[in-house]
Amino acid sequence: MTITITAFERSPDRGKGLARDMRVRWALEEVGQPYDVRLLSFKAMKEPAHLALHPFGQIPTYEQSDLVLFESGAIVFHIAERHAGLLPGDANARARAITWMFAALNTVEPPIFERDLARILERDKPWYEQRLRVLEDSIRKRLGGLSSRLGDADWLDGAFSGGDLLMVSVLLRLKGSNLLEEYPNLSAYLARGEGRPAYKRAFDAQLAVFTASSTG
Ligand code: GTB
Repeated sequence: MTITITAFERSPDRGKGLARDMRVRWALEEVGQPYDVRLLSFKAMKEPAHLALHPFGQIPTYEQSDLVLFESGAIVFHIAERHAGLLPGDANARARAITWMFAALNTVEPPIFERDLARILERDKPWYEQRLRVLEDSIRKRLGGLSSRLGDADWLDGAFSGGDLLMVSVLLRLKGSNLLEEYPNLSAYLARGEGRPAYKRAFDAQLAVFTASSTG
């Protein structure tokens, strides 16, 4: 049964891997599942056909047969449950990997995302510098905890898992920032994630959308 996901027709990041279809593409590549992509304009994302799939009119979505999913975390979790490669077989190790998936999305991603949003939307506001400091302090707290736990291990809990896939996806937004460079083991962790062949295939596929739309 063909898997179809949705993605931006023109990603504002020009295919740098930040739009959230990237984590879904990466998960599908890790487990070796082929997929189709339906590209959407910002207008089409808010039209009834897409709103029937995604209540908030966003990407990514996932369709396979009569199953429709939205929320990148839920989609990655679904892929990890249905196919070998992203969750360990041992029940406790599996529960810990799932815990890292939630930690990435619920604890680490929010301040990182808020900082990006503030940098785009609040730069000219009188409170901007103060808000940025608050957000960066809260990111540092999260990175500090993550860095201590990772130590000199390759991955968060034994073998690479869906927890690492989502954590690396979240850290990508800090790539090249001073914040991440304060934690050399996290910079190396990010590079390790980006170095995975499945990541590269997903990244190239997402970038190809931008390259094709900017030359066509
Ligand atoms: N919680 C949802 C999930 O994880 O699936 C959030 C989905 C979401 O935010 N989707 C964004 C979207 O559809 C795209 S990924 N936005 C359009 C809208 O809401 O109308 C967020 C994103 C967008 C752009 C960049 N970028 O260009 O750098 C990075 C990330």
